[in-house]
Amino acid sequence: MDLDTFCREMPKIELHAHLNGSLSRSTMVSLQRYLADLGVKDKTNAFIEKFQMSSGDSKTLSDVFPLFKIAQELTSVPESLAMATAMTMQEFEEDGCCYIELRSTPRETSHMTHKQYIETIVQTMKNDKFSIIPCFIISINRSSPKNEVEMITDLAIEYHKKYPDLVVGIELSGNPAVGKFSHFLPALTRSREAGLKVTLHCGEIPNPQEVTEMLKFRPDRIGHGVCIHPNHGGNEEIWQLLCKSQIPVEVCLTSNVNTKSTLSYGSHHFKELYNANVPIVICTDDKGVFATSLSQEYRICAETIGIDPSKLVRLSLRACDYIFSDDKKKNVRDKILNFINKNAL
Ligand code: 6MZ
Repeated sequence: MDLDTFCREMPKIELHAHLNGSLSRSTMVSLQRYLADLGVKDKTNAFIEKFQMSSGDSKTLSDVFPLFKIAQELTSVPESLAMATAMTMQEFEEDGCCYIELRSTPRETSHMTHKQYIETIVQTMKNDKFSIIPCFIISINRSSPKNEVEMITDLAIEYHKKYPDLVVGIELSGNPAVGKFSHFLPALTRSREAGLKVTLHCGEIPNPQEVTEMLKFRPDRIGHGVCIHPNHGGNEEIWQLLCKSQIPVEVCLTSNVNTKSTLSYGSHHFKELYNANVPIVICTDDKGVFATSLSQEYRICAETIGIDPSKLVRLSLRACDYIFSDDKKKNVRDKILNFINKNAL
């Protein structure tokens, strides 16, 4: 089996994918047509071309945040949000992903409330036409005002109580140059006490003080962790804190390269994490914006970092330990073990 086929056929787990950053071009075009038929005006027509961000352009991390508004405009009515969720899950399924924790930030639009936003995603995920197992992580944006953060937290807790196996976590994301982690501590603490798992975008830009506060909070996972190792804008103290904590890191190779948070795949902090035995999960982040897929991220890991197929599949297997839904772990692990046995890996 060639590497491409191997990476596609290997059962994989996606733990860090933002819905509106994951929309493929074909999904965006379908949504646009759907909205046009509904008679909903959207201004994205001229902008879909600008949705992607590659390593070869001059854009950096701060340029990515305005791009999400293009996709968000297309998911501003419940029907198109449901379509976007279903089409994105379908694309992950076709790429060999057997379990996904899709995340999204509830928004109020002129067509729906925050609650309807959550309800729409939940009802779409409950539809059993998928073989991929979906879970939902509710996102909080670092730019949101306190009252919105508290309201989204209340909804996350309410929906976790109602659908404990589906609404499994809460996360903090958005432009890391905006807002302070300490402002979100009460909401995140409340969520954790109510049984939600917590993951935080951590160290996407150099900020050792915030990384320290985040790691001391002991989230269940962190996203990115770019600027923690001393070679990547962190320092020995926070690096040791991460190593000792054994908090799993959701690694997003192409996202970090395309936003220029990392110079190249070869110099990505994956190597330091892997060599220090810090738990790692390979993820896509925003497969639409960065024109990638989960199988492509595994292939890149093999080709540029030198992880061979038998180690790649063990990375996927190990990721089972870090999923937020306890009850789905066994099912997902069995799928990966079957693949290992079938291919004598
Ligand atoms: C931080 C990011 C992100 O929630 O509307 N998001 N936050 N760092 C990143 N690295 C590139 N990529 C995406 O999806 C889009 C939202 O996800 C967060 C941002 O808050 C963005 O607005 P949803 O589905």
